[in-house]
Amino acid sequence: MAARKASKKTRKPVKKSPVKAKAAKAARKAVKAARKLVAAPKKAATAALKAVGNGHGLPKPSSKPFGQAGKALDGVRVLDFTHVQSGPTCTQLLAYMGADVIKVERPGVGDITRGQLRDVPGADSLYFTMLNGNKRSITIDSKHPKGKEILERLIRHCDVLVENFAPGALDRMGLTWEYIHKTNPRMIVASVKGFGPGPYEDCKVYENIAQCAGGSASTTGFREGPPLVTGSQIGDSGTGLHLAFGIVCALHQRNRTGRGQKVLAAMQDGVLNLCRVKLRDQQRLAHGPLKEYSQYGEGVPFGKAVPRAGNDSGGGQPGWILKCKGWESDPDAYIYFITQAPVWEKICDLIGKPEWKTDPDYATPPARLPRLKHIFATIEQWTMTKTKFEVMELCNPLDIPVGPILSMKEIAEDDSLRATGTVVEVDHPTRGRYLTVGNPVKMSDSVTEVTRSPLLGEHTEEILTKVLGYGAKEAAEIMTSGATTAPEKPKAAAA
Ligand code: CAO
Repeated sequence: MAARKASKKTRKPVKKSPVKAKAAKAARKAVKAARKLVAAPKKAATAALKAVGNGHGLPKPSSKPFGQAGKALDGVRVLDFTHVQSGPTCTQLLAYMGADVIKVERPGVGDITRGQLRDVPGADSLYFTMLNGNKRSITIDSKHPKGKEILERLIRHCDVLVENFAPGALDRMGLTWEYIHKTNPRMIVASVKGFGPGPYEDCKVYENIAQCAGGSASTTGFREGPPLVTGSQIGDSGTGLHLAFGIVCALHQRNRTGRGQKVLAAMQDGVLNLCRVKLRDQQRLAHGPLKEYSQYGEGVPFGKAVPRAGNDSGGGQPGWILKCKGWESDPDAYIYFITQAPVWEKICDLIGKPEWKTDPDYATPPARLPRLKHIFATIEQWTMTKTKFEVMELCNPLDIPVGPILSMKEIAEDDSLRATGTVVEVDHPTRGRYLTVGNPVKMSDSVTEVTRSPLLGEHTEEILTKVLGYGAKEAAEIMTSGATTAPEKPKAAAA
């Protein structure tokens, strides 16, 4: 609440006040004077710089303890028109950073994910709750005349509009860039689309389509098998992350220009950005085989495009997934093992192959490349005698890079992830306690507190009166106008 009050104070000054202009002039003068003092005694120069912050127009450093000076995006208000996964991940990150995110949902229905993959009858699904924490929900029928008026007010009162509708849907609501920019020139309009401008720009896109079109699927899986999609939602959550970055940059640029801009993150582009190393390899192919791919060691010729590399390590340090004790019954009893060159001798000693340290067929990285299959099979004979955690315990002190294949069950129960706030348990009025992923980015002066996702329309009245300035009577009229509620079903249909 305090943050919201503060946001009002700092919101969009149309004209610079004379007091502010005077202060800015004084600050410029003081910076100039401070710069002159560079040659003067250090103490005097430091004091002068302290008086004007750091000399770059920033305020003086806060004297409040770290973590108690508000949040990074305090004062930023977001009109969140997102649904499903890609857009909501973006706005949830902004909310974690302190933005006031107002999720606009269709009356009676809401974000379609509220009802998808439901595990608790009648309650919002985990699909929805895990992507919409820290937000407020208002229901508005964007096609109702009063709904349009409320949206216009929201556009005037917000800094950013985020949407991931199918191409053209926002325009069909009458919310074109031209209209929004005219209504609030400071507004940033941020969109996720499947594709950028080009032959596919009008296509609807879901996660796996983006993984396929962005180059991930053709390079994932085993050479002998079909292309594979990954469990990581690089098309949806990955693009949401890209969009959040674009929004924060646009907010920063707005500090100088005073105007908003359009921000587009296409899912195909986001996926390609995340698998740029494969585009690197595509170009390397023109100059010879990719020697770190195990197919090289197996003598299988390369084709024209980057092949699927199974579990080969992406970089120049060969790695593979190896069985550990219990693999016969536990599908996750595996470890990723990297034969990093600087620790090769330690690996040889650990697995009982000290002779490989001096054997010319094994002693150097180039000599090992054609023998990787045999090397990993030998290391696996050793890892199979240990659990994945025992392998970790033995390798880590020797600086051998290894990582256990952790199941989602193990991650959900991991105390250290809970201690850092990466896995968080939240309470919910209709579904009870659930686990969610907290802010994966930790900041020393903007500490995230994860709160539950809102119920559909939970904050409609609050937003109408406290954010948009409607009086209590007018708000009550709006609530019965049909702009914020679902149309009543005809009796026969309802029965
Ligand atoms: N009031 C009234 N109407 C509303 C509304 C509201 N509050 N909110 C949404 N609508 C309407 C839209 O106006 C649109 O109507 P029209 O098509 O008649 O103009 C309609 O709801 C549905 O929008 P949509 O086409 O975006 O939804 P969809 O379920 O058919 O498609 C998706 C979903 C994800 C394929 C599509 O939105 C898309 O391609 N988005 C961009 C890419 C993306 O983000 N994909 C990630 C999806 S997560 O895997």
